Amino acid sequence: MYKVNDNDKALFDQDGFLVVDRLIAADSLPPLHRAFDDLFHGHFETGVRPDEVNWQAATGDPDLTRQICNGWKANRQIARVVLDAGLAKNIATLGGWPGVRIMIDNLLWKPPATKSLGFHQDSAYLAWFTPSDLLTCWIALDDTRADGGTIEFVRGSHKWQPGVPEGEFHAPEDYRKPMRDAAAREGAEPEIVYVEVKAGGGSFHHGWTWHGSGANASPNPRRALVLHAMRSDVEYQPQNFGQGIGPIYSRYKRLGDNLLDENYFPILWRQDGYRTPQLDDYLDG
Ligand SMILES: O=C(O)CCC(=O)C(=O)O
Repeated sequence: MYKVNDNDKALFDQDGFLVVDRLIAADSLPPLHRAFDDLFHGHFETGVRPDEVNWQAATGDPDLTRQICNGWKANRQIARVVLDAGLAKNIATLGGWPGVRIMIDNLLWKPPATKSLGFHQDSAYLAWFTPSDLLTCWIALDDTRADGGTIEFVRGSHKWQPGVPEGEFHAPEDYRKPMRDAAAREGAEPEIVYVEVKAGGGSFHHGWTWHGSGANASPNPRRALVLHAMRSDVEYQPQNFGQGIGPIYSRYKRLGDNLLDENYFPILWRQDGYRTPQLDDYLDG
């Protein structure tokens, strides 16, 4: 499978993202599509409910992008992709990190005619842990096109001033506005790059890179499986638990220290060969 090389790393450092033609094998796509069907219909294989269930078939708004976070805890097919050691090693190489934990996964399903996702910088929501570096791998589960509402990045925007959380994520009136405002503050002309790949391809992006996606004006669904990864050596920052997505993920804090518990934020790959020992048994089911 895909392995980061020096050229890729240089491009990532320069642009704040990297587009890759193939990240997962074609034969893993049908089981992942079935996993999406299961999860969005409330069928949780392990019996564990994902941390964020923002859309379900029985109740979800048909105009909105369907979203679930931490599907890996509910479904092993999802877990096998987002907890993969090889993928994590690629992330550590791109980030120059000593190792990688999963922060959260994100399942996004944008059927035809559903609405946009607002531009944002992921790291603006992450003051609840430190260092709050983030690196994301976005995997397309359908062929993607600009008019199909694929993810879009602003080249070099990870070097802009860090922003603060603003605007809606789901279906904002003008999905690029927060980014345009940031560009104006920066005195920059934003160069937008669409990730147009075959199913199984995707991208990596830096935590401060501006990104979002438009409405799906194509006749095809746009599903993506996303791994948001943190460094292996992060700690909780309790004074910031009220910010960003801290109120959801601070619930896993241990009483006696600020270490992140590997049961909830497992270490996927570390330079010294360590990987959370229970992971592979979990994946075998
Ligand atoms: O899939 C999208 O359109 C946006 C995803 C996103 O915000 C992310 O991967 O950080």
